[in-house]
Amino acid sequence: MRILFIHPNYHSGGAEIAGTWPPAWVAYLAGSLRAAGFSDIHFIDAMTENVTQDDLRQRMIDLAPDVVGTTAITPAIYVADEVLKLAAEVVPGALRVLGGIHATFMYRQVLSEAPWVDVIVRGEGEEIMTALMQARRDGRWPEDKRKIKGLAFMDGGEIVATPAASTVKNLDGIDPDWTILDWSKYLYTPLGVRVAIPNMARGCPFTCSFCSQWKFWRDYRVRDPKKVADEIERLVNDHQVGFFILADEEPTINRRQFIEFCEELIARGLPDRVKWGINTRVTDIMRDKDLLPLFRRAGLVHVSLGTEAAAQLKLDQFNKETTVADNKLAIKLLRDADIFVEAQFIVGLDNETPETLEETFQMAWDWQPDLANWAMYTPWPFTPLFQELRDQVEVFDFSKYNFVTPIMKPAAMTRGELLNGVMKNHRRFYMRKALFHYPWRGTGFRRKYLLGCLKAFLKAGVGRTFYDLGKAGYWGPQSKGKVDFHFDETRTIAEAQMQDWDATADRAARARERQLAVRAQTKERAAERAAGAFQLPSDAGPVMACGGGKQQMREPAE
Ligand code: B12
Ligand code: SF4
Repeated sequence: MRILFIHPNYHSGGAEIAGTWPPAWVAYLAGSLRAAGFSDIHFIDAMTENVTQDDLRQRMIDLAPDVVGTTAITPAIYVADEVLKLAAEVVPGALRVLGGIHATFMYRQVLSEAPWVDVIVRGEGEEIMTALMQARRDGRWPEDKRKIKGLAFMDGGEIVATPAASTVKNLDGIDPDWTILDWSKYLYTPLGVRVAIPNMARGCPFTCSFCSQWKFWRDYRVRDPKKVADEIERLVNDHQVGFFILADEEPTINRRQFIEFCEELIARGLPDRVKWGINTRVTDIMRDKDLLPLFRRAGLVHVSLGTEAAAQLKLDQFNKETTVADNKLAIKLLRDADIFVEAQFIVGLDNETPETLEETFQMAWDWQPDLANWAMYTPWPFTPLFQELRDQVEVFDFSKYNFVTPIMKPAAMTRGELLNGVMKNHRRFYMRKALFHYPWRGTGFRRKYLLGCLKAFLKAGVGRTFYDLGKAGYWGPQSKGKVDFHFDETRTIAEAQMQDWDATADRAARARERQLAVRAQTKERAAERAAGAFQLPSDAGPVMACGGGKQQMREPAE
């Protein structure tokens, strides 16, 4: 049975400007499928190769797959839908599978809009996809489709979701197949070396209101650090990878395992051959301040911090559990340890003004991270903050949900002004850094790396791919009144999706009502007891506190 995976050709000039990036999902799925005996697996990276629909058509015809699988983060959903639409046309016998975060939560929307999608895999793909492929191979598909957990599909005009599958409990059982990628294509611009995105930990124990990741991975799990080091060693030896970022949301929360990972890399002499970066939290950096030199020795050179907001009010709204002072300190600690630090700000909520944008710039300049990034708040429709702001969301063209397009319009600014403010912050920050810091501060690796980052920015600036400026027609402050984000206004939330949200909101409201009623009743009873209205039956023994034990409640006064 031939399986063809395709990474859809979606671009939005944000994070991708730093290089050409390998899609990790395909290696993780291919590894699990191979272990289950599937050997005829192919991959087309339409994003990196910039493959047109016509080329894709021909390649699908040539490969004649039995299964076509693609992925979608929210902004890539329409391009992914198109990939499967093309498959329906040119290889109609192939089973069309969609996975990834967007369809996991928005399967009702996706199946309403793209009925040619045969089946959606919800959540982590390794085990669910294997079960699905086994059913297809053994001739149990579609008969068994309701028996496989973690799927969604249309059945007789009805959208069906089978019960959620468990997360992958034994992460060490996963052995990604990195040979599926053509490594010559994946380069990290700042260092000019091959780049990989392995995954050490899944999940995040925090619940930031704007983020969807903790909901996707659910429980926090870490792989055996030795096995991850084995994988890095293979990536370096077999594929000449010189830089990697951990795909993890929160790799450092389990300190013991992160230390073990660093020690393992050092023991194998890998830091001389491969450098790496992570995303993590400010609070972890403060907790681990004495360990930062060890992390640096292990090759960790780049940390991206979710500092998110300059104002404490916003940090609280985001449920970030950090303070502005923490952010500043964490940046200093990282710089002192000679680790490049990137501060991430989220801007563009309803209460954004030119003054608050300016504040974030002043804050960034005061904190002095090596890199700073102002991302547009993007209301992922499956996050708590979206449900809170739902009435204010006007744009449902998901292709623009990409951190670089202002989806929300602040009350006091136009979208063009917001984009202009964000560009002004980037311009000022990087101009000053380019003129006064990067070329003069530090020597050797530090200088090379920062100038490499600058090169990536300049390349994207000149090509006008940075922040999709070319597409929006932004040419500087004078054009802020004329920019056009080309939102597709015909895009709306599908009826089935809306009904589901309303039902969930109803359930949540009813649960809240019940909770309040129980609380009120408990209070009432306590008041009655305190007033002596509560009488024990004459034959009752001593009142036992919940669970018994020695610390008993006092009996109410007669
Ligand atoms: C590495 C990365 C990148 C790389 C992309 C590398 C690549 N080619 O894939 C770069 C730097 C280029 C990048 C860019 C962007 N990214 Co990015 N990125 C990540 C990051 C950190 C890791 C992704 C990863 O590899 N995860 C590990 C793999 C194993 O997980 P996975 O992809 O989810 O796959 C699993 C399941 O989803 C499922 N699955 C996935 N696909 C499929 C397909 C099938 C058929 C099946 C069965 C299952 C399945 O099975 C997999 C294994 O369990 C994530 C955050 C995160 N930790 O996930 C953000 C993240 C995915 N990025 C995000 C965004 C928004 C972007 C940008 C739009 C931002 C920007 N403008 O720059 C661009 C879009 C680029 C593009 N064209 O796609 C968001 C998406 C949010 C959302 N709700 O959609 C995330 C979640 C970050 C966040 N904090 O919100 N990104
Ligand atoms: S923003 Fe980061 S810390 Fe917050 S929930 Fe998402 S992954 Fe976790």
